[in-house]
Amino acid sequence: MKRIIILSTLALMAIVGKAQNLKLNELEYFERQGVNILVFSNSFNGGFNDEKNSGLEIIHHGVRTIQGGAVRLNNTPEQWDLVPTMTSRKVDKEKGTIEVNLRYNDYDFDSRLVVTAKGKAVEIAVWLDKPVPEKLAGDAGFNLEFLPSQYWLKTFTMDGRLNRFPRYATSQTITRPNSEKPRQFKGFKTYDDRGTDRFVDPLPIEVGHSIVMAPDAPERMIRISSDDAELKLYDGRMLAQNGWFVLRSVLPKGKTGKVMTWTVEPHAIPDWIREPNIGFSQVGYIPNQPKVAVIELDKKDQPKATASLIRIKNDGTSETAFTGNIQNWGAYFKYNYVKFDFSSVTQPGVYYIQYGDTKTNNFLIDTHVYDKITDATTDVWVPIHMDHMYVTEGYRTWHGEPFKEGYLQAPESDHFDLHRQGPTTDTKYKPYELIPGLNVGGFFDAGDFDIETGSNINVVQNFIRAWDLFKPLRDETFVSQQQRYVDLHRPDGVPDILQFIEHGTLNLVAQAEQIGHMAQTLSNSVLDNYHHLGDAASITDGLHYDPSLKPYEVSADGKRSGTPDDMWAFTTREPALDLRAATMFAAASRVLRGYNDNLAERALTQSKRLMKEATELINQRARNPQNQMDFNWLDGFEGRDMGANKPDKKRQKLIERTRKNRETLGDMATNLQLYGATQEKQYLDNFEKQIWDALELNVAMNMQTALDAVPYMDDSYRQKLRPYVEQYNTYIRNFDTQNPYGVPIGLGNWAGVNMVLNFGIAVNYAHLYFPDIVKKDEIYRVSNWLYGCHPYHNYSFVAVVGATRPKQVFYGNNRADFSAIPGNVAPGLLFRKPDHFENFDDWPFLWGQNEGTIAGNTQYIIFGSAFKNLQK
Ligand SMILES: [Ca+2]
Ligand SMILES: [Ca+2]
Ligand SMILES: [Ca+2]
Repeated sequence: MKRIIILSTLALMAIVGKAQNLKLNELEYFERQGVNILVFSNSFNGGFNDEKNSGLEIIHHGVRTIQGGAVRLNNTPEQWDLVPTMTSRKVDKEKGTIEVNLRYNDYDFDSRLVVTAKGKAVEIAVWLDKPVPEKLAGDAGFNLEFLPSQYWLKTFTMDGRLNRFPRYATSQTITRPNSEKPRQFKGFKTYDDRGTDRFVDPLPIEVGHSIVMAPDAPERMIRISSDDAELKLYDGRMLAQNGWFVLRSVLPKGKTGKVMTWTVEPHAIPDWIREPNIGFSQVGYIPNQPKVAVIELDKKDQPKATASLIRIKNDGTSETAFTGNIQNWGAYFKYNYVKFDFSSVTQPGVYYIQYGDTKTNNFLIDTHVYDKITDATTDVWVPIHMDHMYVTEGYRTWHGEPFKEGYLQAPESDHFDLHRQGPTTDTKYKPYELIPGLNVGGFFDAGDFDIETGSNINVVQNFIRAWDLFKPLRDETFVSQQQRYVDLHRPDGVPDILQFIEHGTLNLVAQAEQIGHMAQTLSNSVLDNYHHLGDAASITDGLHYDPSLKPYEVSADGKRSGTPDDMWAFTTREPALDLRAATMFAAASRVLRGYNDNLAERALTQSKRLMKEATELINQRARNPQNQMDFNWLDGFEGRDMGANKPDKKRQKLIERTRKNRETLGDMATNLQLYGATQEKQYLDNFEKQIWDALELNVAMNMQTALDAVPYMDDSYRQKLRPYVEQYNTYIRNFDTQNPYGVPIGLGNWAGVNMVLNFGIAVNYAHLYFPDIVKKDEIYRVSNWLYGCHPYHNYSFVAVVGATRPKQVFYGNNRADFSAIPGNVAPGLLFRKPDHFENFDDWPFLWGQNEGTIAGNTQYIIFGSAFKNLQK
């Protein structure tokens, strides 16, 4: 009898489960197993406009395949097209409704989205209090965007007509007069109309009232219909390679009230449970290190009791090497986490993990697994990012020599890459005048091709640090400054790191000499070549811009053109940047001495001059209360990390003293670097006067600087530092209670790899100098995370580094080829509010998760070198 009751309860639960409707949950999104519908949990922000991360979003069986649901002004919006501001968001749990007000300030245009759960579907309604403005009639519509890589090659039907999503964009377009184009961000233009005064507008692939997408793929299947509006399906890749499939309905003219209604029903696979994600180090493990896999589980998943490690033998057969109990960690955001510790397995070999029916790919346990972790970055990624050079590898040319025409003085302007040129140039040059000598050396910023001066200073410093600490003599790159030629995998007798330091210094010294101080950036003058994908040498035409010629006209001597594509130097003076450059120049001059004496001398000259001028400027500005130095970093002390206590009187005093000391003595880290470069005692004194207060205020934030000083200090410094290192060790270990992966995890709009690398470097050095306090085992936290032990998937974040499964795609300048530049380090797990981590590996275009930067990747070289060093 009892058994029957249990069975019938189960049967009833199964029926209820199958009939499960969408519900508005505690985190304010609509949910049923397999389907999450988020309504402006993430809103558009002004920085880079459409980041493909906002509006109405659908996470479908664990993958965020749909986003961008909003009233938009274009058929297929691009990154710099206007985005609406969300002016209010109301959640009504009783009615199961989320309502958001959207506004386009540029057009004084307001609309309201009302999203209501109706069984397994949501109804999306657009409401207007005033009709669509005349200027936007026919253009404003409701859009929803679908991730191409998850929909291409799958079928769809529109009003019953059969079709298939195309792998590549080959639909049709028309052109329309520019006057009809809705304004783009700050009036920039994403396109070069070649003098036609017309823009390209895609035509729809299909039009109708009812679409079923991906009926052939249950995890992607979705049904959308509208009685009162026509659905039009577009391919956003016609305008921009990072475009998505767009379904939209144009809002009717002259109407108010509820003007449009869609019914959207994402299919849910009955009783779907997400496949476990077994996180482990794809690079492998050395025999005596801790080896703990973190397994990410659906909340509905029942953890298994055990997991096994299987050894693949040399004859091709397998055997179970170890079976161990699963330990529960608990819930972290939307999933549950368990761990599998197989540290006891130390025998070198090829292994995989078996957990229930899930098998991982294989990995090695061996003493040599970490030996090559930085090679792809130093031998391939870094030289490919050398600006003003022709870069080749075997049969392949990565890029020709870019920007042969040099750089013009930027006029007063706002900039799309978040820079500004103020009302004065702060130089002897007139706006648009050629500043000679800047097209030499330097490194491309990231997926874009500008020289960010601050990042390039970091790059040179990172290389100097790697050189000072490890003296890497590796020579795999041929560099000829005279030929402006770089060849990968061709030794030339000079350590590559020295050549990279030289290359970075060449551009930065040229800036100081030609401009008189450091530029903020050397960057594109027009947006239509900023989003360039392909050979950097073809961004500009290589000819000097001559405004007396017509656009696209070339002078008779073939040296000038009327195309305004020349890059600009943004020269507004920032003495803090000059000071950073001065510090770096001092160190560069020390390292380059004996290799390139002339450059060493020039760097030293600029170092001394900039140091003097910048210090005077900073003091002048500090005396002017309207020009206070930026002390925002102090605000970070309150309520964060170790210093989570509210500032009491004592703490308040400490903050005040820190502020004053920084004003009079200068930044402590800069002082320390200056001491390293010059050996002048005053700098070390300035450092010591500040470090203890800084540690008192925030151990976590200042430990690295404190550790950097150890080689210069005596034993009493080390003794005084001990209690802080003990506190730091508590901070390190505390991450085990904060998340299952034991590392600091960022929740910002750019995923947190830099924070993780910084943490890794600091833990390395804390162990190196205080091995009795910080144990060697702690340093594997960061390598595990980087190489595959993290949420979402278990691929290595370093391009081509990892046993059998590195990540496939990254946001580099070859992203349109769904490729990667070897050695790139992805920012990693991007957090989407309120509970979703994500790292696409079939879609490279989200920079916040997939873009490597020159400063970050050279920071990885330090982490990797330090980490390798510790294994010896
Ligand atoms: Ca940039
Ligand atoms: Ca070399
Ligand atoms: Ca040009």
